[in-house]
Amino acid sequence: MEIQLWRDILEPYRLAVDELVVKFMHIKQQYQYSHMYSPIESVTGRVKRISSILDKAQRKGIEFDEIESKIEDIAGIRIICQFVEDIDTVVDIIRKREDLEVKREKDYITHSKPSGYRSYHIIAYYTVHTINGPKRLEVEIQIRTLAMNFWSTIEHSLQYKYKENMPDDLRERLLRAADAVDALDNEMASVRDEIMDAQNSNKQKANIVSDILNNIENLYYVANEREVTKIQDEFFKIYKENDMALLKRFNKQLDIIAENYRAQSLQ
Ligand code: 0O2
Repeated sequence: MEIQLWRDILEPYRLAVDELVVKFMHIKQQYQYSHMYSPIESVTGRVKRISSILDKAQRKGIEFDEIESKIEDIAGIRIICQFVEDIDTVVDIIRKREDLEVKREKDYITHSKPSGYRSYHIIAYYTVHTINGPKRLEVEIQIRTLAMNFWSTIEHSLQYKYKENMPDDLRERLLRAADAVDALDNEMASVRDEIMDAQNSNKQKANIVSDILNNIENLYYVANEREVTKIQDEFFKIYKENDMALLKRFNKQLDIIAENYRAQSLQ
């Protein structure tokens, strides 16, 4: 067997993880810039630790020189969604990407694991470009809800603590907790539209308030101070009323005032 140069072996996987985290974060940002709800809540990535790679190889009877071809999750990306429905959207996005070629999919949501684990996994090929040229490698993308992630993070640390010897009653309690997570996700799915409406209107309000404050600040430099103070007082009064329609109308009027000042300063 050749000597395993772990740093050399793992470096391209680190590059793949870094690139993919950036790419998925940009998808989230694109939704946000377009004032659309993002199916992606957060993205993390990791390169499997050498000790975990060796443990897995031993557990699965994989020879050292077969590690790269037989361990599919050396590079791991985790995408967290708010709702179960968002997982399908993210899976579709991944299937359509030209920089990822899906090797296989594992649906542990329709068929949860005996432990109670639920998540959607995609193993995909991804090419990185290193100083030694291109390298096509495998990445595992785990897609799950916030609730599923909470459960699996806790369960993973308990698995780590007990290895193969988790007490039966703890295993039982984790299974019950997994059922509760499932029920929570279903309950959240049934109020998804309402939650999304609330989130959208919060975002819309934040954007309008920031527009208004920007305009007030700009006017401060060009308009009469008394007039700007009056506008600011009026804004605080409307803000307290918590009425979106009023806030929108005020924003429009302020846009016109600000526009007039810009026009005047050109004369
Ligand atoms: P770690 O420490 O997260 O890296 P297979 O497809 O069954 O031949 P594999 O690779 O074990 O082989 O696939 P599987 O079962 O889809 O597991 C891949 C990863 O999913 C695991 O990696 C875990 O991260 C996660 N996972 C799978 N089952 C469970 C579970 O019961 N509980 C938790 N918390 N996570 C799970 P590793 O290498 O096992 O672990």
